Amino acid sequence: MKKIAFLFVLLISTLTVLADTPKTVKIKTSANCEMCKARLEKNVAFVKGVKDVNLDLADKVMTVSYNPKKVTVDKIKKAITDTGYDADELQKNEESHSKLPSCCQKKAGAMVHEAHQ
Ligand SMILES: [Cu+2]
Repeated sequence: MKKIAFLFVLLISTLTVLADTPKTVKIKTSANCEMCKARLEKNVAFVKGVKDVNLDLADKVMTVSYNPKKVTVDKIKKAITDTGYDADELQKNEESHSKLPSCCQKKAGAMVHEAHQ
């Protein structure tokens, strides 16, 4: 009987550990430059339950490690759209987007960056 109880405790603790294991999600954003990267990484890292954030400017994909018990992918995407950027199928928050520096705004961004080269 003691053994069964022990196995039961072991099972529960294993499940608890599994539930706390961070998940990783990749989200396509509309980031343009280093400033966008810093801004997005800062705001997403601020979301409760997010463990790690990295945005690759080459393909604009943000890789986020998060605790699925504390935060959902939708909340992470919302932090991105609230910052003024697209997140996968979700459209950016226009008001936040309009407050971004012009080089970071979606349409102007590509042209401004090309002009500097
Ligand atoms: Cu930018």
